[in-house]
Amino acid sequence: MHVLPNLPYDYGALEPYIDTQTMELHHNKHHQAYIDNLNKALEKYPDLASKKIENLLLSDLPEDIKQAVVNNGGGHFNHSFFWEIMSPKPENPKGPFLEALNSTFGSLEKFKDAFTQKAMSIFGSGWAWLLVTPKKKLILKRHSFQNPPIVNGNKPILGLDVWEHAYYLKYQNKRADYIKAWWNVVNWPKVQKNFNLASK
Ligand code: MN3
Repeated sequence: MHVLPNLPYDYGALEPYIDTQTMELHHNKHHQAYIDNLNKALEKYPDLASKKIENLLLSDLPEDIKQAVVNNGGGHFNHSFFWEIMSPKPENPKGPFLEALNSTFGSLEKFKDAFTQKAMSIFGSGWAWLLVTPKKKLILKRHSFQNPPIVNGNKPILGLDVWEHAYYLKYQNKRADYIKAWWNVVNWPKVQKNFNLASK
């Protein structure tokens, strides 16, 4: 049984960048719905149901539940990851991670621009990701819907939900404003940890 993870902060903690109501609905309704639908899809498959979400998503899945697991298991994985890479007390990136950003993208600002462009270029619902490839390269990728980033051996470092449910209440159709505000709540120490683990 998959269960909704607690947020590492209060629903209102990311104000004014991400509003309380959006956080509450996003966590308590949207994320919960992915989990409920995932558990339902796995009812007939106890062996799969007992797997950790990462292992489940990388498993060979039966045809009859494949899409449901990608959609809802992906949704569960992506949102669990997303809550952790935000924080009301942001600090700037530093150390080997900052060096890797600099050498790959030119500077932190250029990285933010490139990531923002990637997120802006998603047509409809999806996610923008910063990933470390099996060859230990930092790359940017778009994924449609809830397709999880952990395919082809890639490891997620930073991800942004650009489904409208992530921002519509406060920002309406202005995705660019949401992304600009979101940079203020990125949990760089956590992102750095993700990078250090993935680069080993
Ligand atoms: Mn979402």
